[in-house]
Amino acid sequence: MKLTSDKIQELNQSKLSSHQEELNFLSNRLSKEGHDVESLIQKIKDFQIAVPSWALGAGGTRFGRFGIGGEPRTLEEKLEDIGLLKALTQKTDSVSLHIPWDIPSDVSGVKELATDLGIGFDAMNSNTFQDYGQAETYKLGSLGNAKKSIRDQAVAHNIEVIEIGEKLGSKGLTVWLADGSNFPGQSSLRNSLQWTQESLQAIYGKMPGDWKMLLEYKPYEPNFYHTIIPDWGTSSLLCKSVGDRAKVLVDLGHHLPNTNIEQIVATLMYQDMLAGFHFNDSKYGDDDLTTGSIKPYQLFLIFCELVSGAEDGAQAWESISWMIDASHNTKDPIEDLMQALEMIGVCFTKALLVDRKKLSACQIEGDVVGAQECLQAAFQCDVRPLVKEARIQNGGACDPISVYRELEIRKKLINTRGADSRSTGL
Ligand SMILES: [Mn+2]
Repeated sequence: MKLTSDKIQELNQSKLSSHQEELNFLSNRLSKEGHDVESLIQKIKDFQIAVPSWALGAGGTRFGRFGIGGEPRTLEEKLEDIGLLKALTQKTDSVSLHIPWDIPSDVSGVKELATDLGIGFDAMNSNTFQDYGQAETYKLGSLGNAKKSIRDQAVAHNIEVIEIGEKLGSKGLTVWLADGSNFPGQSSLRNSLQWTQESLQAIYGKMPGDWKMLLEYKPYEPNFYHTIIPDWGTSSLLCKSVGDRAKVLVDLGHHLPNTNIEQIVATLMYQDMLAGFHFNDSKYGDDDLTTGSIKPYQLFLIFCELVSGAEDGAQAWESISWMIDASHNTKDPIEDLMQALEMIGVCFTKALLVDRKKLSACQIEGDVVGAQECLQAAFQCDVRPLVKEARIQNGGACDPISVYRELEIRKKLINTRGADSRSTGL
């Protein structure tokens, strides 16, 4: 199904006057503090986040999976769902595809549909963490496997992903490796790293000149003794050995508890080595929870580093890719993605409000209390009217979730696709 802009505007009407009151109140306050409100709104409007094709169906755990009904059955239906998200939130304008889950059977048809919905193709994702009928098994690893024939197969798969992405107009390849070992002695720690490096070099060599490689890291899971790329340092080291267009991808859930992720972001930007972001949230590990649902202050601090790193010229904002990477076990995925997009917009906006001049002066003076006051002044400000205004100006809904519910969109999707329809993915 497709949502027209007219329908959204019609549903916005009854909510506009109270929104305007709240916006005026906040705008007056921010203007008095020296902020350029129009420029803030423009920055929020411009900030768009990609949605991965695997986030639109119900995810599962190793214990089970509970369908939500009306899940997209095909790549085309996944694009339609992202079209709905875009129409409602105006905060996402691209999809990140996964191969082999999303191999397009009709490339020009898929491109046409995406263009019609205003959706572009973000980085492509390869998959060497599970078997799907290929000749050799990835049970004991892929790009870093001790067997050359398996490494070759994994390299060939990544090259195939690049070829599919080229046809669609993507400009990046995301590589996440499940490679590692579960037991001491199972694999050679040094050799597996070297094989991974050689495999990545072979893949990079086949990437078009205007593509980038986004190399993800993860400290554990599915392997629990060692993972070949456990942290940003190892990812960075491999990227440097591969080429200039290979950079580190930070997935918020891929850190041990209490890791200072904002420091990692600052360090990577310092070296112009940040490829992009995978947004989610977690309490314990890679929990795939809704972005900002557990640690909104951490998300704000991360955005403070991103905003200051870009404003100071450490790394260009435009060179960084943004994507939500979450899986949905309990919530309707479309509603969950709307909540995530809202929180990303809110924390980004709060980071834009930080008085960086004052903060810098506090840092030089050693005024620790003053520095914290600077951050809290921005973090405690309720910026939702600004985020809402940016959405309305872009043609989105005043309140996306209430429109989604009012129009009974999930019910309509179930009527069309069935209660048992199942989306490809995790
Ligand atoms: Mn990820």
